Amino acid sequence: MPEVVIMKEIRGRNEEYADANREKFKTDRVLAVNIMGAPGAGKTSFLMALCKKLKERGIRSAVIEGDLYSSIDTEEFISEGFDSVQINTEGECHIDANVIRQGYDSLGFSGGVVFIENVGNLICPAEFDLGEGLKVITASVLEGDDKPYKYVPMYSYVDAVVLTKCDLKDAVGFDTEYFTKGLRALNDAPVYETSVKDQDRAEGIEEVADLIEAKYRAV
Ligand SMILES: Nc1nc2c(ncn2[C@@H]2O[C@H](COP(=O)(O)OP(=O)(O)OP(=O)(O)O)[C@@H](O)[C@H]2O)c(=O)[nH]1
Ligand SMILES: [Mg+2]
Repeated sequence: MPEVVIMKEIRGRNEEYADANREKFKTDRVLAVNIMGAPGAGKTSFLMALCKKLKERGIRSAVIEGDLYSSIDTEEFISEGFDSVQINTEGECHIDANVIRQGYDSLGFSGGVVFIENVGNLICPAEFDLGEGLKVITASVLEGDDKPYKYVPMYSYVDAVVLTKCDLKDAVGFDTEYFTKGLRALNDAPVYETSVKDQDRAEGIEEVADLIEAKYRAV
């Protein structure tokens, strides 16, 4: 069984904890990347492909998994040889900076990229600074092209947008232009189109890896 940290103290002092995390990540030469998105958006599948790509480039990664109760995603990363720790929020809809620190310390990691798979939710995670260096939303084309118009705080908050399940774009009539127009009203974050239907032939991951590598080298 993977290590599981239960989130208890969630209110107050989040900013203090986030600032302390930022300092710690800097000292450890770690780029922390907060991956947010709706339930089932494809966060884990995308992250797996990205971690494998970074490994090919000689960059180490580890994953802090946030979930309400289960440790399914953590077990998947561990089975693929990546360090991973589970945070169970016990029903809470986001992760906070304090519990990220507990999870991070238990990894014993330095010199690489730590991904945080946030709880599947398009609202609450945008209210909690974790001390991360990069905020990413995975937006599945199945959710519809109008989401930046509706989930304004989240789409304003992120540094990069990863469109997932693009192999299903035509099937669901996803209009990229309309989506991007909504996003541009809020944010100039780059948009990456990806598909990891076949993990061995993942599409669009190279470009995201370029972004992560550049950010990591600058830490
Ligand atoms: N067609 C297609 N299916 C995908 C793709 N990426 C993920 N999926 C499928 O979408 C479902 C959800 O994927 P996950 O990676 O578990 O999504 P998640 O956001 O991590 O889900 P939670 O952690 O439960 O919120 C799974 O059945 C995946 O196989 C993709 O690029 N194309
Ligand atoms: Mg997942």
